[in-house]
Amino acid sequence: MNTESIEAVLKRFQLEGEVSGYRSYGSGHINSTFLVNCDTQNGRKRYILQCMNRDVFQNIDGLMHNIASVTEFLREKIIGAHGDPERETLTLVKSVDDENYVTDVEGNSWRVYLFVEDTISFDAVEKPEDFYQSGLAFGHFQRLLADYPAETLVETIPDFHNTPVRFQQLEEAVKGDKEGRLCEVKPELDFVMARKEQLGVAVDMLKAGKIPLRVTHNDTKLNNILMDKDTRKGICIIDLDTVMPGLSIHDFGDSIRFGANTAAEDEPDTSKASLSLPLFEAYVKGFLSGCEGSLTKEEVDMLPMGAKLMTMECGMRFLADYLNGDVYFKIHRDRQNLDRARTQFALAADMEKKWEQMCAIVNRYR
Ligand code: ADP
Ligand code: GN1
Ligand code: MG
Repeated sequence: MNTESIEAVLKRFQLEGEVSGYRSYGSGHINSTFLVNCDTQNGRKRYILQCMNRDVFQNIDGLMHNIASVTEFLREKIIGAHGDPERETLTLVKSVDDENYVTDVEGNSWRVYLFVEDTISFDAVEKPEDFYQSGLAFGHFQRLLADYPAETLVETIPDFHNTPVRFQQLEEAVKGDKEGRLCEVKPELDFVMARKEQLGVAVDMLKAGKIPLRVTHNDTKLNNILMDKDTRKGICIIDLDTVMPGLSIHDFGDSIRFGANTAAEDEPDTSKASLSLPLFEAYVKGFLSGCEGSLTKEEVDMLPMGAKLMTMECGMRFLADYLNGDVYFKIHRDRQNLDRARTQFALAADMEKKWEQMCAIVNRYR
């Protein structure tokens, strides 16, 4: 992606005013994100430009169809509730050909969103209240999409949260050992193998009709929510690439594995990784309140397991990517994916120690 190609791409969108600059933005692991500044007659206007990762997303047209329809659906609901749709959901900016995205000469696909002003997104929780607000917003997001026609959504990444399939993908990475890194990861593989039987519990419950399939976000990391910079309330849920039919406990769990870990996701010193029970509690309280009683008894029972499964699954994905040569998640240094995998397994181990307390917290807020 050179300067010339980015500038050529920007010319293909219906932006207000003249582009005065742009820079790389955010800390996502998948897409390439840029903040774009425009000078207009009324002052400054900002946009988010994203190059979608075409290795990760094989069906960009389907993906953009999902985002356009989900944001339109949310927009109507927000207007109905007298909210501000340009602040409370993402707004796609059309191309000059009136399309939702453009493809450049190299085959990369790009989209533009309005930049949601006066918000912040966190890579780590600063205060339990912020995490409570994030749980509230993700629970509310799920509520808003409860009557979205799930059958119209394209499965952007098949088996995204099918944990046993993620285990198989790890096994394939082990067999392939493309970079000769297998010798470094024995303790991590032993950890996974010892828990192999548990990995299918949520998908088995779904198959048996014991928990429902819902429209879920599937990537509920703390930095996928924009909070108001003054009130610090959750304003806008972003990163909608993986909104698909899924499990509520996975949305819950993914937030916990990222936000309630006492260490950063890629912390090299795994002794720093553990589950913060106060943060777990703050999120449980927020999420259950945002869901407004819509979760079934079985789903609530399974929240701690959702947290553990998402932590194990993400650890397996990071580990498989390390063995495959870091081809999926962006890395900024050597062994970053291995460190990410290790923090996940350290966190899962700590959850096992705190299991009864996790269950007691969930019972307190159900
Ligand atoms: P990725 O899939 O790579 O994680 P995201 O869609 O999450 O990409 O975007 C990366 C970061 O860019 C987010 O964490 C957020 O900080 C910022 N961002 C994305 N969209 C917007 C927006 N519309 N307004 C303001 N900030 C945004
Ligand atoms: C990716 O896009 P981002 O950075 O919000 C990944 C998630 C992982 C997460 C781990 C489409 O999320 O599934 O949980 O990294 N997204 C995709 O940090 O694979
Ligand atoms: Mg993101």
